[in-house]
Amino acid sequence: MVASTKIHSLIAREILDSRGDPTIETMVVLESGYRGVASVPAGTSLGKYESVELRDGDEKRYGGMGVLKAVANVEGPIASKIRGMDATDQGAIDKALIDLDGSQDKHNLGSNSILSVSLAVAVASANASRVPLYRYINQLFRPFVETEIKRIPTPTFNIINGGKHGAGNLDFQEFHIIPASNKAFSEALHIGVSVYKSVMQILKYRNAVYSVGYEGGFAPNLFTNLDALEILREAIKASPYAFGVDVFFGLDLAASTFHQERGGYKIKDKPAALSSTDFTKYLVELHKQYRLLILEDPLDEDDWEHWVELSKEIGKDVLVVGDDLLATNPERLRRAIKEGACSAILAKPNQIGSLSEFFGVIAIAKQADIKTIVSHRSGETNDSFIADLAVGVQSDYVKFGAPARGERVAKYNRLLQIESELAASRVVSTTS
Ligand code: 2PG
Ligand code: MG
Repeated sequence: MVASTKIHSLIAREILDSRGDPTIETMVVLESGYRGVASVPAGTSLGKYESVELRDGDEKRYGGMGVLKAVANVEGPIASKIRGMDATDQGAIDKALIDLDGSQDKHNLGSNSILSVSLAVAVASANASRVPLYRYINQLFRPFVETEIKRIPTPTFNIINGGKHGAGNLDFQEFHIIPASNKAFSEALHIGVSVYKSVMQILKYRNAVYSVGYEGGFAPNLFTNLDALEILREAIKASPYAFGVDVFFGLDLAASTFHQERGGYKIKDKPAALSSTDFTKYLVELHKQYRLLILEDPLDEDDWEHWVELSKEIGKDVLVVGDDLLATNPERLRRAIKEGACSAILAKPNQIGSLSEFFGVIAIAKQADIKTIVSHRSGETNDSFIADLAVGVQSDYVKFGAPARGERVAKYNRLLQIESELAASRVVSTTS
């Protein structure tokens, strides 16, 4: 007899994320007894165009960050709506959740409530069908774009944390190193760790602070933005890997965070704020100097004109990545494709708020040959769903933070498991 995949009940709770802020965890129980648990992450440098997470706003509890209302929404109206529905019908469930909320940005029920249910439904259904989660996700994604699981996406490691994630002295939010895409994932992870450790040694040697920021990268106290890049360069030199062959640089400027309301970009490397045009020129020079592979959110989320300008200038050899610009939103992505504003999307499930909508966005990107990077948030839990998600949709890259701290390595360790499963299934399929 086939086990029933009908939804029996939903249990939600308030848990903590890696920053010590509350977030929501939901368990979906099927009539057969199979269950799935998922929790949602949260961002610190939130984009203006993201869907809205519901916070209690009660200053006396967790500074207003509690999610008890979101929990009540899951166990109340959402449970009433989807109880009895078939968990294998992800599309119908996500549509029911979106309709129940009824707003464009999910502010009624909260994107956190909706996403936790959407993801937990997929996990429960994968468990019931006894298929590894990444394969189940791949089955769900295939009607959007026919995609075969071939590889583990290339990781991009956040080694130095600045902006809102760091010690408050660096304007740029993330300084990355990216192993060459032809490396096996386990080798890429080893490269990431080697450079990470080498950066730690350099910081110690310089008597700099080597404590870490939100995403596990170092948050040093001494430097201008370019000093941080110099440290990375030195660390790669001290490693057995060659810059430009084995390892590349990437940056997430999160430029909306230092773009000033009256216009202009103010960074500590320059005495005065730079106009959009001058800042674009500065970025072109920065690329010449450091040969970036990835440049994320180089400009403000509303500065479309200069995104287009910058992409024209350097878009052929740098992945100009839209995060806050696109907010994993299909309309904004379509506009970016039409205008040529960027060449890659940073895709975060909680920016859009349901699994099916996430698939839709990835599909638009793939069809337009826009590179895809599946990303974590600065506030994470140990949930490794996004590792399976990235493999299932075969994104080009994953951005899961430094190769350190539990909530970051949970994702990398899951990718290691998947890598060995894929290798084992290849051996089986070639010998049988
Ligand atoms: C980003 C993300 C993740 P946050 O800007 O890319 O690194 O940060 O989750 O704080 O928005
Ligand atoms: Mg970003």
